[in-house]
Amino acid sequence: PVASALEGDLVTSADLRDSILRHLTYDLGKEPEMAEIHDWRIALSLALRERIVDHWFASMRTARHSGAKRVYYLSMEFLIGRLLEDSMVNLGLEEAADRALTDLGLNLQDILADEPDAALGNGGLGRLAACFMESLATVGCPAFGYGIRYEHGLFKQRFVQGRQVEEPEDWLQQRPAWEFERSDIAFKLCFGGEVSEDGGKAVWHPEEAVVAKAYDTPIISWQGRWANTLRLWSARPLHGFDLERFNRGEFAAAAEPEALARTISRVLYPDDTTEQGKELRLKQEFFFTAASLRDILRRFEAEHDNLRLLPQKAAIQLNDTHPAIAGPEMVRLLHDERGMELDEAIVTARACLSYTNHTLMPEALERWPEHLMHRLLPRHMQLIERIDAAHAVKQPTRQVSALEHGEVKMGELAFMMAHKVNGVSALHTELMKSTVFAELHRLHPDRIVNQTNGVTPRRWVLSANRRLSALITDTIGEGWVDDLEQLEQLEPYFGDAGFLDRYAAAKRENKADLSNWLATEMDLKVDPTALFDVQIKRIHEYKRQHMNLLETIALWKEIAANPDAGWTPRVKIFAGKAAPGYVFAKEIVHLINEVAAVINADPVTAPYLKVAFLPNYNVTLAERLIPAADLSEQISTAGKEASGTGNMKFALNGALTVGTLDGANVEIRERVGEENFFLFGMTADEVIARREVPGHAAQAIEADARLAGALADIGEGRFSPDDPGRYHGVTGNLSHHDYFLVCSDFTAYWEAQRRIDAAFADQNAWMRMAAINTARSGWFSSDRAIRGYMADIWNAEALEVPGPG
Ligand code: 26V
Repeated sequence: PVASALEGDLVTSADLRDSILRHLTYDLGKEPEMAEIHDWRIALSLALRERIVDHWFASMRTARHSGAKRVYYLSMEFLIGRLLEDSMVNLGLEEAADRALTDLGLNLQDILADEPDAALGNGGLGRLAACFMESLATVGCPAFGYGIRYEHGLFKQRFVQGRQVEEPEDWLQQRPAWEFERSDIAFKLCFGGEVSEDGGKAVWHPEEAVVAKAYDTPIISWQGRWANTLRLWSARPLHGFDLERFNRGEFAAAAEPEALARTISRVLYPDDTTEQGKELRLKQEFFFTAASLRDILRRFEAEHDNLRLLPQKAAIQLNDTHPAIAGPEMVRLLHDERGMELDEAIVTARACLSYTNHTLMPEALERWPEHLMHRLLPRHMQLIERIDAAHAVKQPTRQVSALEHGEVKMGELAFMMAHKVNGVSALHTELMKSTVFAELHRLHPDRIVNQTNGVTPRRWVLSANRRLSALITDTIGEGWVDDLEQLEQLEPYFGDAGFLDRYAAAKRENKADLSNWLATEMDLKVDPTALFDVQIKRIHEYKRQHMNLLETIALWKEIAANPDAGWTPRVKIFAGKAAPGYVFAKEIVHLINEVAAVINADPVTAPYLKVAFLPNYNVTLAERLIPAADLSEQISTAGKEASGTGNMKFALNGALTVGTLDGANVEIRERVGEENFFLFGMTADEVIARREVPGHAAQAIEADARLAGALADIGEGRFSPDDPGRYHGVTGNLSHHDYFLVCSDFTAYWEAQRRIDAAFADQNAWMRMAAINTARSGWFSSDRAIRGYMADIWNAEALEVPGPG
């Protein structure tokens, strides 16, 4: 059997080599001698995509014939990263690809490294959508993801003299390898104009129209058992090029309609901090939501003739409020366009729709000016008023409305039009009930449910951390990859000679790889045995990178004052982008870079402390950093981080968490055990109380000389001698206002870090704690999360592609 399996592999790799050459020659039109790395990469991708297609068709066919409910995941963002390794691993073709490329004189790793990241998202929300797409396929849930095919994804970040500079991202520069362009799947979408009445019927006379054109990317499951579709919409003009104007010599004007229409899908909004009510953003939201609903209804109507069945056949998940216009648009499609009674249309739409909330931060909650909504979507504005009024009837006293101060509150609208509303961690869901949605929750006590986030183990453990994966599979077999709670079976092996040694060796080698990478890419020398302390996420005040930095400065001063006190060597690693318009976040970026430069140049502290701020954080960089981390920084002000998903990736990869009782940290700590988690800081309730204490920041600074010293150094310009006052905005905010309670939590944070120093000094005990984190974090798989949505929200069943014979 061994010989024949090997023979099979050889056939596979020879087949694959032939199909790579075929795609290179006949699709890319390149001779092998002339081909560059990206040509080979695209040829390999096409060769793999080809092998996905049959699974994909079989899945679609199975879904059609079964009559099963389909799930539609509407998301403004899909932060996918690279797809080549994922597809290859899920198809089980890694060895074959490796051998095929070696035959061709190429190196698989070089080719993987050539793929640009698809960065069609900002952060947590978009990455969750990408993990969910992979898990929907892996659990066999028939599903479509719907979003926007942005021409430019999230900006690229560079540092120029320590400051963040944004550059446009251009992932479509090279031929996209995974998508299928669907010229036949296109919908006309309208904006503006007015509404007239015709015999009691509303008639919308729009003044503007664009076309949404579909691009499909197949998403293959683990082991190729199922495949779903990610369908992204691209905006095109209804009438393309104006030949008459061109012939009159007005060349630029002739191309104008085209450029204008395409603007809608041109660029991802890079600010996930504050809602600015920009017209183009509202157009983007309506554009992809309306196109998706039309596609959903078209598919339904091809298979069924009774609209009342719709809720049994379609579950539509709104990823945050960005697609919340789906409520009124669905009512419009059912009532205005198909003649269903208004009340029934509302009930039917609600039975299909559900809404996930991802933040309680007031400034990030979407609100649209009524006049803007009225100008762009006049019929929808009327329907929003009707929906709001219909909801008001249910209230004894009119307390909740989606309309307030001349604005439409999209959270309220989404809530009213959803049969289920979910939070993304246990704590966050409870806070939804007690704060932002308290009144709506009282009126609809069964509507809010929790679905704690998860991450896909295929990308975040199997592919990202080969050494750990090999150890796990050697120990308990391969079943963990799609049944992650099997990781619990590792724990009995902790006593065996060798297991923890191998676990430690994997971590050591991952750290050595990262150290080499830091040396070549960043010109930074670090001790590969030091504690790798990692905070990687968007730069936000509530995530408190500046608290980490203050602790770094205080630590540096203390080491400098007493270098021989037996310090645990540390490498502080930061990475993350600031929203281009978020001034405070950009100052933090600048400050981290300036502090890093000063500390890294200090020969006295060099053996014990280095600081690295890696530019252009993205999915691929996360895959490199997480497996090499010892410590995961999850230090948000309690009550502010809805869930976090990075926290889960770190725990699975054997980093210990230093964290507050916020978001999913709470559940991670419950599962890994409090003795394997470094907890510090105020609880969400204590945070609320602390804000009421007059002068809380000044008090905290007064009480902690280390904090006072670090703030004074920043304020006096120790890190910005060319402009000593540069950070007065930062220090002033922290000393007087400090809404996120950096000062009040600082002392507890410092103490936790010193407990961590001591714990790390005992490597055996540390590695045991790290391994416990891996063994007990299996619940945080996005497979579990998806099954939770299927059972509690979608009422959807998993399917299987019929096997051969
Ligand atoms: C808001 C806005 C406002 C308008 C402009 C564009 C934009 C884009 C995104 C957002 C919402 C960001 C919310 C978000 O990413 N929340 C994160 O969701 C993660 C997945 O549930 C969760 O783990 C993080 O804790 C949460 O911050």
